[in-house]
Amino acid sequence: MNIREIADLGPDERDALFARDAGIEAVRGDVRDIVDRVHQEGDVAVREFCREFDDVEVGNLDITDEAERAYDAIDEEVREAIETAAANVREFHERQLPDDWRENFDGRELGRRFRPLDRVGVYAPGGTAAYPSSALMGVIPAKVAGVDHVAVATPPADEINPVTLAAIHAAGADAVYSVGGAQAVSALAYGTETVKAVQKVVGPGNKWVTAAKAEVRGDVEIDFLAGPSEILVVADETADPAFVAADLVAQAEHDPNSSVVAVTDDEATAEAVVDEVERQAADRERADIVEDALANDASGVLLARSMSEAVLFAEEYAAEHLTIQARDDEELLDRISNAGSVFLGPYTPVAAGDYASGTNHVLPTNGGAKLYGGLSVDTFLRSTTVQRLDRDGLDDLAPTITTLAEAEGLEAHAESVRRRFADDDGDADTD
Ligand code: HSO
Ligand code: ZN
Repeated sequence: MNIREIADLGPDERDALFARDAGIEAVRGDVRDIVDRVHQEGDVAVREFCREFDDVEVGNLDITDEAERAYDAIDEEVREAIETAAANVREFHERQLPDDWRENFDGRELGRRFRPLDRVGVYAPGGTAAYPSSALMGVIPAKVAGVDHVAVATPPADEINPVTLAAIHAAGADAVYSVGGAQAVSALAYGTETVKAVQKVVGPGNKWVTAAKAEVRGDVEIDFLAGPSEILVVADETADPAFVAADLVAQAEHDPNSSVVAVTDDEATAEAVVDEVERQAADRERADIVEDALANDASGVLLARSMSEAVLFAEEYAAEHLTIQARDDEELLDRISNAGSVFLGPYTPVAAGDYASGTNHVLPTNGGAKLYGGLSVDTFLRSTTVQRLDRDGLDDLAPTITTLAEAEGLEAHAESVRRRFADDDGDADTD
């Protein structure tokens, strides 16, 4: 990792630092074929793709019972960790549930009510990238929102990761299917003989899964297209370089394409972070992946001329995870709108949010935080507005409605208001 000054970054270097897309373009064509075949042929195509891509001859595609058995059989310490994490995630998401409301605005009673989607699908990655924690993050908010049917798809294997299965069960999934990749997304979106079609597909996955989500978007809802993990640490001279480095190395172990960036106004801190990253990276089990992610053009340590410049950079970068390790962290946070999830202070590693503090770890990458937030209860709700006007309320509003309706040339709209007062003014046609 090298140290670069923000002020000296050339346009190409800047672009490389900001280029964090999900890398789906190269597979779009192949994915379209897979999605179409599953759409048209259902289970037959699903089984064929499981054979082709996962090298597995799947028996039952529906493995809901297997998930329950995995939960019962799992090591007790792991089961307890799953339950503790699940309880915290549930508690945080329950706090997000909006209340229905009605209010009277001078004779206009207006309100909003929230109802869950009926059926959603959650993708839980498998293989070496199996993340039981992601199953919790997808299923729990949906169940808290009140979704009746939450289905999970996870790739088949000779032995599916039992911790993933146990987490899917603990989270409260209603159906679990043994199918991965683009074929899973298509099966969830369009349904097959075995898989019930859902209204929305959520959850992280590799580029095949992500490209398939892009493909089915429009026919069903999706959450968003998430790319490899990323972290930006904003640090001043009070930050502990070993903590900063540990958080960078942690997210770097996800994927060779992960982006890990630190920005500080203090040269000594920048140098100490680089030293620490190098020292810590070499000791990690997944050192190869970490080294690749650190060598990535989208990773690095940046020197800002002031904390204001550091914060401006953070705002433009719109990181999936933003960590602030600085004296005035709350004041710096006040100046940030663009971030998926923010971690404040020395005892708040990103890993806390990845697993167990309760916040969701399915978050916008690649600057998506400028436009939307991560998974939440809202992801699984839709809203309806409700109104009741009393006679006076409509009377007060009548000139506004009729004037605008006539301006739009929609005379029948105006008439639908006048008709209510036909007996009063005698003008309206009362035939
Ligand atoms: N940091 C990842 C989530 C994760 N970390 C899962 C560990 N397991 C993306 O937010
Ligand atoms: Zn992580």
